Amino acid sequence: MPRMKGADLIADYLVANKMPYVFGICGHGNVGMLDALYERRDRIKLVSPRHEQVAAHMADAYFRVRHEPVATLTSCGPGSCNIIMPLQVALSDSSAVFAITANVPTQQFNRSPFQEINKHFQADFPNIVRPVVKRSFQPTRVDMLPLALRQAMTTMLSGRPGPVNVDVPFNVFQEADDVELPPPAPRHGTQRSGASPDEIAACLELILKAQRPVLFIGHGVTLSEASRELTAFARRLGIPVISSPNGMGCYDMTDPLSLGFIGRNGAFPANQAGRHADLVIALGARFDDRSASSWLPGYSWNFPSTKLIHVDLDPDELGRNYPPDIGLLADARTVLRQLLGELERRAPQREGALEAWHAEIRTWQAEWDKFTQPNFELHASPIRPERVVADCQAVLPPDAILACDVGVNHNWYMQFWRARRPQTMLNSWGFSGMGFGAAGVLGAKLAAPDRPCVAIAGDGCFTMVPHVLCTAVEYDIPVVWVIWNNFAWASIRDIQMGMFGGRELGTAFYQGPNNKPYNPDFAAWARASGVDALTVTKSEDFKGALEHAVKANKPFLLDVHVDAEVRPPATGTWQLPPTPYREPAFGKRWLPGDPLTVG
Ligand SMILES: Cc1ncc(C[n+]2csc(CCOP(=O)(O)OP(=O)(O)O)c2C)c(N)n1
Ligand SMILES: [Mg+2]
Repeated sequence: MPRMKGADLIADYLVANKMPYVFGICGHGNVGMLDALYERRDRIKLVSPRHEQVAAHMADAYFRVRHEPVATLTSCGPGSCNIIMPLQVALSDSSAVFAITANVPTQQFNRSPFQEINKHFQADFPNIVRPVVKRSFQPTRVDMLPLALRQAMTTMLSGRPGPVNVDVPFNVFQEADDVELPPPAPRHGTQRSGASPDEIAACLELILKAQRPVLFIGHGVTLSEASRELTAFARRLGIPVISSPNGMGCYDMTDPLSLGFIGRNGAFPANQAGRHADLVIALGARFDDRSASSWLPGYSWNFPSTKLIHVDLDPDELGRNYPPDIGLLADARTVLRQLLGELERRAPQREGALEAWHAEIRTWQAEWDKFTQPNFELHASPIRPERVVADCQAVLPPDAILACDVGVNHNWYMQFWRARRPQTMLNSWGFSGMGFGAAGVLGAKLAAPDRPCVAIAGDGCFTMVPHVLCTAVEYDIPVVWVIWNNFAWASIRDIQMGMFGGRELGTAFYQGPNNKPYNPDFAAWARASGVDALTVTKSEDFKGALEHAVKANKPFLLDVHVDAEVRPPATGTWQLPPTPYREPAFGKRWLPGDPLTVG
């Protein structure tokens, strides 16, 4: 067995698992690891942003684009505490991050050395990180590293992907032992579970009997890379598709069978189809509150009177919110392939089978288009939100990647963006961590260097991580930031407006005694950092500015002034108990037995 330093073993294992990057920030705790990375700098590159939060968002976004993980590296104490939020972002959205954290030397455990977290237990970072990772490992000797590394890598990628932590005391990087490099972990997507033939037959019975079926696709479809099978299945049977945010693009959203997103800020046809459906086939989707109108019947869904087939590989998600009629603990792509195989065998005649359902859906789509489309044509200053979405759609090619941040700007993209390819629309959906888009776009671009990568970030989100500008310049990462500048934490301000009668406090940015709206001059800020930038206040100018920024092929910021007073129309609802929920602005709750309603 070769005698190796712990840090060398870790670095070799990252290389053996084909990780081209480590996103990390130095500290005295991890200098041993940095030295091992120096040794291998021709095979694995350290990218060092200015905040640990950014490092973890970058790794998360990198995985979402490529389905190949990379590592983060942070030091002991505060540096590693800075990655808690982005790790939960990754955990909530099933994204893999291999988070290596440093700790104090084992020789000094419990003596309260510099930066030890030890109020209740020695070197206690694993207790801090525990709720936000699939598993945390703390090998305290070099000979414990091979097992910990292999288990961590395997856990991260097996089943539902998620972040893991390997917490390494300072001396374990530096000390040497006789150790063997463990075998690399199976790559993402190589181990898949399926359903039994009986289960597939039972599903197909339900599906072929249904008069008003819909597919509801989530991140599980993206993660299982099932776009081709999903498209074939939906088209073969003519089943309309509702997309959850992280499922967007698996089914081309410009296709007539695509109904868009569902929930409060969903598209009207999706909510209509969801609440009128007699069968929902949910694939890798989890019916969270925002895509289920807070589970209030009749707004987005009507379970249990609607039948439910629920496919997920995480048993915790099967039936968490709605008990399924058929629950399949299985991989989405495998199940779709099985269903397609069974369909081929049975070759059912489907000509016109769902014609009445399609006709209803077309009416809803027409109503929705009539209501929304005129606003996409309007020019204004500040700019109407619809125009920003429409011009992004017009300028960006189908393979461009959008890294969305959090806020009302995101709601607009949820409602109107039409993703055409899988893994092109990155959202912090489950945890909504501000900074995900502005920072994640850097990781996305490293994952897809030949494709345009654009962050849509609110003024509030961007000011949480403005130092991303430095990282783009330092590492020459040509991304575009579109700052959706409405001079407010507008999504939260809108809640204050709606719930507390306009008593606005702490939700908008002001300066001076007359409460003049305030924000930094984002374009000047960018230029000061070495990033090209433009300020756009008129809608006529946005499209050209975006074209220019994308073509420039260097880091570029567009400060786009958007009207905060135009709000996305609610087509479902969202409730924060005990506050009463609001009726949709467009469309109505519908319960089984109610007469059919339109518009
Ligand atoms: C780290 C973090 N802090 C606070 C919040 C709560 N929050 C959600 S949206 C939002 C405001 C976002 O403001 P901005 O980026 O300007 O987007 P807008 O809603 O104005 O479009 C806040 C504070 C959060 N989700 N994440
Ligand atoms: Mg804002």
